[in-house]
Amino acid sequence: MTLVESVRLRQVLDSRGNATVEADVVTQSGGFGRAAAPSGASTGEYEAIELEPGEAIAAAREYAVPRLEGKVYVGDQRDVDRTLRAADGTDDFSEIGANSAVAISMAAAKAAADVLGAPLYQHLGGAFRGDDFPVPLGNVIGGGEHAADATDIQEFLVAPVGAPNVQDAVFANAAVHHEVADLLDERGVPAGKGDEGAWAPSIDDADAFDVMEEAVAAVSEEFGFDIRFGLDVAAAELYEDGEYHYDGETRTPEEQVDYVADLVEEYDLAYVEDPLDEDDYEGFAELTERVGDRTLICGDDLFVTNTDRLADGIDVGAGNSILVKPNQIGTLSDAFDAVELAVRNGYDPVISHRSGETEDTTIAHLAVATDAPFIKTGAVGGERTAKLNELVRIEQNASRL
Ligand code: 2PG
Ligand code: MG
Repeated sequence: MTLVESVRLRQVLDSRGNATVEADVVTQSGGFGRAAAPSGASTGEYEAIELEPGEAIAAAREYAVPRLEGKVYVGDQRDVDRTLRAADGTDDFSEIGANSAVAISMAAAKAAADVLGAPLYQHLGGAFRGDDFPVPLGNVIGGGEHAADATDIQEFLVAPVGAPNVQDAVFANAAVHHEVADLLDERGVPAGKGDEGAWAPSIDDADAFDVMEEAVAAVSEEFGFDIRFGLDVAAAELYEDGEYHYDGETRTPEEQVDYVADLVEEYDLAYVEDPLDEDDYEGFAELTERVGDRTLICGDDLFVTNTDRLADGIDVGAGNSILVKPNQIGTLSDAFDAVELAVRNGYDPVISHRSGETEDTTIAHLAVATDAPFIKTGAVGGERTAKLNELVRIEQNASRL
């Protein structure tokens, strides 16, 4: 495997029209990899630090690039990522920015795959992957921090759990997205789209549950397999002064646990992300105790792809699933460590996009390489379909269809 020859960094647009960091890594043998950092809107308090892109690039050029060029083998991803950490010197990448770090980390992995002439998922671990492909969770109705004047719950997600393959699952999610539009139209509700392409109607959460139930049932019937749905409550965004603030009502932490447990029962939810505040390990544990046998209770802002926070959660039984976002922690190696710790402890990893995205498809490969049971990457919109279509291609490539 060859040494890093050069690392180039630039600002490109993300899906919200904001600047983000893109990295090109070229190896001495001519291998090439390019990757861009995504960006969150409902970011967890404990995430690695995203710097203003210009600052992140300047700092990475000064501290990280000289340690990589001509010195590190691209095939040794751990060494690439250790070098990024050493160059930064903090726990949260506040010196070079998690946006620079993750772009370089992912670009290096792609350069290494290019040198090998292998698809990224194979380089990252595909040789030992199982037969199952990740089920895509598709955001079709949303509000919270992703759209103004829409639902309190941030994301209503289609979960096509019975789909026989990725391609059918991806098309089923898009069909539910269409069906939701029709149902809103029938109700005379106009709807634009939020940051992830989900419909962002000005309806309350109860109406959104009705629409989801109906849309999922119709598409399940049409496609002939089981489709359920789930939520990203993003509850940290609703939590203030000890209570959860919904449009027109508040819930205490105990009431929030009851509320979510009831929703799981009533709608047979397949997945619930961040049902409680990002510091409420006990609330997560109680909810998991109550409904964790029939649904995934996933920690996003709770765990922030951080093995220390996940270990704390495992100790008390908080959740049974972790959302994995490489930019929350800063490198691919750290993201892999989170997946490994999760799987060893019976937690399902869900590989995830951010609300601000680019055409980058790394997470599709990461989900396949780690054998993750789920990937959350939207349902429609170019930056979302980039990942979904890549999954379809990987499935065909890996299955020789
Ligand atoms: C989330 C994500 C992605 P953001 O909360 O899970 O859907 O949103 O990137 O804004 O944190
Ligand atoms: Mg979330």
